[in-house]
Amino acid sequence: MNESVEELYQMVLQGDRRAISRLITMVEEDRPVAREALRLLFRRQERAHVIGLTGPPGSGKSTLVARLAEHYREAKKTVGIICVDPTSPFTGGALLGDRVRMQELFSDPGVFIRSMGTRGSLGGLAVATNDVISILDAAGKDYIIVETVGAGQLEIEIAKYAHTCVVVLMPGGGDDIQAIKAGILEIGDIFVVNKAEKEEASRTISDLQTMIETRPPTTRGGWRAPVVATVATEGKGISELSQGISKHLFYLKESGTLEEKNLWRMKTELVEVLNQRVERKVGVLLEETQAGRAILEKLMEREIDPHSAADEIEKLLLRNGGE
Ligand SMILES: Nc1nc2c(ncn2[C@@H]2O[C@H](COP(=O)(O)OP(=O)(O)O)[C@@H](O)[C@H]2O)c(=O)[nH]1
Ligand SMILES: [Mg+2]
Repeated sequence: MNESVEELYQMVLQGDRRAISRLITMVEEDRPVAREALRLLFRRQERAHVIGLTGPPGSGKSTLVARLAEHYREAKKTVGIICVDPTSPFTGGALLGDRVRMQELFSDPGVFIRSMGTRGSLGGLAVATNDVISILDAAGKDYIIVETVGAGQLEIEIAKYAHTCVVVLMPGGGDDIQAIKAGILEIGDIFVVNKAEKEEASRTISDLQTMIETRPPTTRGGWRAPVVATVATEGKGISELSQGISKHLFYLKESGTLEEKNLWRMKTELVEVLNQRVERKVGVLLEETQAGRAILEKLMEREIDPHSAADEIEKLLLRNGGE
């Protein structure tokens, strides 16, 4: 380390890809320097439009991300891409669908691509993802696209990061729209039926439309989530998708819900950071201190129940100032 935080920060602001990459690695390794840089970066106003893409594996998310990024590049916009895969401990481009196209994007200085996998907890991944969004935003990216591998809870979590959440589905025989978790229907601001060249697509689209119309009203207010048909491999429907995404941001601004949404995003980010800290501290307390081990023993002996044990732990944490 022979550069100062200030230097690193300045380089990130200029969009220097190596500096961005280095800072993200520091964030993942949870280094104190990263904290300092993030503190500097965070004073800036958020500028980027953060777009989340989620949906079942194989539905074509990565292919769509590549196409969408190309579309934005043609409009001279810069793009950050984050692939979040909790099932993969590897980083790099390994999870990206269309390798050849992705290669082109990788070598484009207006695009920054990063894959993230869990090294620790899912909560840790959420925190790191938010930090990477802040970094790419400060680096001046106009759009930040977050692809989440459709794996359980995380596909729902994506709504917390994004201004606009795109749910990607594909046509399948008969009743599989019904099988889609209610949660994922709930979070979609825009729905994509990809692989729309397939025969069953029109059925999937109309089923989806019916389900969207009957979903309960939420914070989305007056926004009607559109269903966009795409064939990502052929680039069909990409401009419709990008129009939908812009319209949604416009809606958020016009209706005054953007601020509400940002408050909610900020709050959930804060809670995630706090959760991660508490989890660590509790871990240390239980595993490395006499008092913690004593509580565990009493719990095992059933002298106390988990709620009372938690009361004791809470007291200990507060007394020690959490240290
Ligand atoms: N037939 C067809 N295949 C597609 C389409 N879009 C993507 N694919 C293919 O579907 C597979 C999964 O795509 P990928 O983007 O990796 O999906 P992801 O797992 O959701 O990220 C790949 O082989 C793609 O080439 C499409 O519109 N039509
Ligand atoms: Mg993918």
